[in-house]
Amino acid sequence: MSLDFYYASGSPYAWRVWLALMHKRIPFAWKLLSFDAGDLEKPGFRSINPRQKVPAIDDDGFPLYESAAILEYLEDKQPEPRLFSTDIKERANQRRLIREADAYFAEAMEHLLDSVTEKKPVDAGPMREEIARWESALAGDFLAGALSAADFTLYPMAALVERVATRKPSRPTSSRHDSPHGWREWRRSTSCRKPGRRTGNSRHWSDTGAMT
Ligand SMILES: N[C@@H](CCC(=O)N[C@@H](CS)C(=O)NCC(=O)O)C(=O)O
Repeated sequence: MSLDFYYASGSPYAWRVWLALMHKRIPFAWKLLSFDAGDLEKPGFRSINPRQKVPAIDDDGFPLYESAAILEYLEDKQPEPRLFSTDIKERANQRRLIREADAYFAEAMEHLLDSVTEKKPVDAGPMREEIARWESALAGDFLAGALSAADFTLYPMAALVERVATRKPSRPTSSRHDSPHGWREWRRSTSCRKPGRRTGNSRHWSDTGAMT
């Protein structure tokens, strides 16, 4: 019985799956793909994910792609430790946050990354607005209840934006440093609970949130 985890360095969606696998302590085999080498277009991987994107898993012959769906599968496969709350309202909020992150935060992030990659002028406005929205919704240490799939969804995206921001002059970062449960505090809380820190297994993603 083995679970293969297909990923490429720098993918926040793959990072989400990695965090979930480590949280649940599910043994897996790393399958590193290279965008530059065209690994995602090769027939072997296309049979795992016809959309040719990472992440994907192959759980003992069962291939699955789309990071959000993978996290739900992992939760069903091995319920403890939990990725989603047992309380239905809290779980509904966690699912809502995941959809919001995938729809809105990701859109602003990808727009920002495209501008940087294509060396176009960066309009940091949508990203700033999105960060402000998440900041104002933060009321505790984590996004909704205990550390959950919602934190594992937003954290890699936020870390990627922060990384771009520290390299670029027009920084779409948080303006709120004073709140006890502000954006930076949440980043720190989630980062401290990142399994890579505990296990030292920080392959391709460093503990500081920077990706190699
Ligand atoms: N909705 C997908 C997004 C996956 C995705 O966009 N992956 C990117 C890397 S961050 C990718 O593989 N891109 C390859 C390509 O588009 O050619 C998920 O959540 O798994």
